Amino acid sequence: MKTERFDKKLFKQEVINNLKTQFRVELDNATQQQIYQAVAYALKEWIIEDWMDTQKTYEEKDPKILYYMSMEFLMGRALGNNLINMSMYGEVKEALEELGVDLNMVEDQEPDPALGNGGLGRLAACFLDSLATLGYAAYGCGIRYQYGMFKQKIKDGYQIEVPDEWLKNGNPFELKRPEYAKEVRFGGNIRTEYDEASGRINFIQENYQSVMAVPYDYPVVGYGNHIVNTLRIWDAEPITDFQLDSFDKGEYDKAVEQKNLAKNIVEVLYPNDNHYEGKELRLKQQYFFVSASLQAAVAKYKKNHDDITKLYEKMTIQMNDTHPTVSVAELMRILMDEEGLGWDEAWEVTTKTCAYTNHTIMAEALEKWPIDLFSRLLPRVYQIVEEIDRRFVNKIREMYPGNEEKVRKMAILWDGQVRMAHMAIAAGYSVNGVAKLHTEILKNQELKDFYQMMPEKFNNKTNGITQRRFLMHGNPLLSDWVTKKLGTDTWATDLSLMSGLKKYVDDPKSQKEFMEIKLQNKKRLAKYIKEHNGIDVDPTSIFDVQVKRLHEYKRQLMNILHVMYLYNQLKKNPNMNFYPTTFIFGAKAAAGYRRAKQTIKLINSVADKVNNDASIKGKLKVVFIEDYRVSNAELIFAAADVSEQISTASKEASGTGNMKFMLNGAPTLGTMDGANVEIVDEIGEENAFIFGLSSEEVINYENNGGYHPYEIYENDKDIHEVLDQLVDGTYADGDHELYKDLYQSLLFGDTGSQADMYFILKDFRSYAEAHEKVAKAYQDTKKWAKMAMTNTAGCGKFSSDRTIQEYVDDIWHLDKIR
Ligand code: TH1
Repeated sequence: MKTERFDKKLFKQEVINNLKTQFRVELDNATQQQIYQAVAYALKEWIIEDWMDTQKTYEEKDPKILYYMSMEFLMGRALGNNLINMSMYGEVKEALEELGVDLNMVEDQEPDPALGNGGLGRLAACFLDSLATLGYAAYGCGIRYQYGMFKQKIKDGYQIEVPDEWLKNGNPFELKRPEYAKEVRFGGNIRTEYDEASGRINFIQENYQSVMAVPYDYPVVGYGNHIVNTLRIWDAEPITDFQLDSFDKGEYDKAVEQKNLAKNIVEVLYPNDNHYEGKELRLKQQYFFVSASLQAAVAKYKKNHDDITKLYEKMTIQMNDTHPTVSVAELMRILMDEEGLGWDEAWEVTTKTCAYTNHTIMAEALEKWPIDLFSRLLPRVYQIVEEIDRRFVNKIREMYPGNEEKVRKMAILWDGQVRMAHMAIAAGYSVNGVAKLHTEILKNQELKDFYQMMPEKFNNKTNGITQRRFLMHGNPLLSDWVTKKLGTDTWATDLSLMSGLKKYVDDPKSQKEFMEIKLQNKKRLAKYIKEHNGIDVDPTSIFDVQVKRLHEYKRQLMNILHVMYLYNQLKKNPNMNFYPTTFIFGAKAAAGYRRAKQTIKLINSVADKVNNDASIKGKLKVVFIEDYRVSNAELIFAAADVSEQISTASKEASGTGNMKFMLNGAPTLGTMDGANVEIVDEIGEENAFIFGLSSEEVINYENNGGYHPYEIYENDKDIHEVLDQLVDGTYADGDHELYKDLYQSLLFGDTGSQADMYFILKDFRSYAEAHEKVAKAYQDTKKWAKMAMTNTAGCGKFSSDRTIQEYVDDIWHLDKIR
């Protein structure tokens, strides 16, 4: 059934019928969850037709296929988004209304699929949306974690992690594909055997454990084009060739082990953002989905082609950070051991197939696997890594004779570790950063030696976001307004058209309309905050928002210290000129990240004190939104006045939240870091609030042993006061220890790390000044409206459609469908 033929009556019938056949209930006594499922299944019927047609078209046209390999896909809810992309949202809303059902309520029943930590996983999801919308054949390849990102509860101000049982009620959108199951092997030993017939050596893995990787497919619906691509995520099942009547104890133990392996491997997403934890299970996860995906990809290629040496003409692999870079060695293994290619042939194919994206320069995020662990778990793959390293080191020595320093810095195997980024760069045909500044830092600092050796591989692809989810779905009022102003809704697939709004930024009527929509969205968020936090916030106050993962380099601590400073000022001078402001935070901390968790506690303690102090007359409010995730993010972006993007310059590779705020008309209060730099390029510094050290300055300090925060503490009495409040019990019911570690980290550092590594005290004054400018600008209603509108009008570059088209043009060279 095609959307052109959307038939309201039929849709309603299907919902009613689904309730009957799936749950044996009638609409009147169906639960909300049952209604959601019935609606989702009805929609799936619509999707399936397009999905099958798309796959058939791909069969016929035989386009080059992208495999986007990622440990994370932070998809968010599917129902509303699919309705938007199928241009059925309004009609389905009406159909349901006629049944007395509210579509918003239905959407809220869907668990928010959270198979990702933050920006990296959400970027992958935006990319899939853009690939389908632009008509490129692509698979997302990942893991079907039983438990995605934990749910966050706040209890007494502390973060509590609750398992995310997202599959509890089943998932209407997924399709199990057992016919594509692949075996994945771990451990054991490699026996070599000379094969007389072929004259080759065979490598035979023995005494291994294995699991069956079973794929589940999710439809990825393109906007308005009937193209449906596939997100393929792998579940693990035990291999079942084990005989129940076997009395051999060894066999029995092995069967139990294999069952546990299958259960453990896909159990849970590691909740670390920008941080590597060298856990064996994580490496198992990586190899598991990489091996299964590549086996399936090669099998698919072989179905229609017989020359394996031309594989790269029909497929390309993008490795989302180093997490899937074992792809390089696994593809070599498949090509040599299973397809019979020699090393050189296999290397040529592999190095024309694999490409790598770097997303961070944070040292603690670099993946370096201990060789003993790696070689024990993946014995054959490790042999191949050794050979890749041997040849790569030879090449370094050839280019830089006598320069062993280069070998030390660039080798893949070094100091007992496998350096995954080095393997990705040695083998990849493209290495890209995710924003201009980030790519420059890669080329001139972090990956300088690699860039000097292979400059042709390096390129930039500035991140982007999908306007379908973050404007059309998240902000329907603004979305309709934009369409009205532009006289067309084609900005949905060409965000550069937003520049057509520039002619309205000085128009009083348009300004009023724009600010009225913002107010409505602020009321919607205020209602959400009241329901979830029990806090009353004033929708006419400035909504100053920082939502993102909690990490020291993102400096939520600086934000809350600044709130403490403002509160001190207000207490001393209750009549000071102060525009009412609501500081909104949302952030999950990795479960084992102590300092991040202390920061959450601090934010909540400050909130408690400030929100309940009648003497400041509600001028200052602090809200910590529990369980920040894709679904509530959509509400938050729409309602924000100010977008806090305050990472220490050089540390945030790109950021993508910054773009979502901009799209929704919230100016950036931020440092010259990541994509903020390019946002300012687009709209001019006068339409943002920029402060703080530059990345050069930061890098300079770092290369010269840091700076002296204690001097600032001694000379600035306001900062002194705020820091002392961390250890005098002000925000800790008299407890002097609770925030001691935060205090220490700022003034003294700990062993092996600099004091105030992230330059919070250094940037504090200029941050405070930037806030003063915000408050002043906001009170000039016209000026503010113009700034906000200029942000929305200037966001064209930041569509993931533009990003994907650049990847296609410069890296992947995919064929466009229709
Ligand atoms: C993020 C970056 O921090 C962010 O700046 C960027 O916009 C985003 O990726 C998309 O490019 C990263 N997330 C992770 C997560 C893990 C490891 C490294 C990074 S970098 C687990």
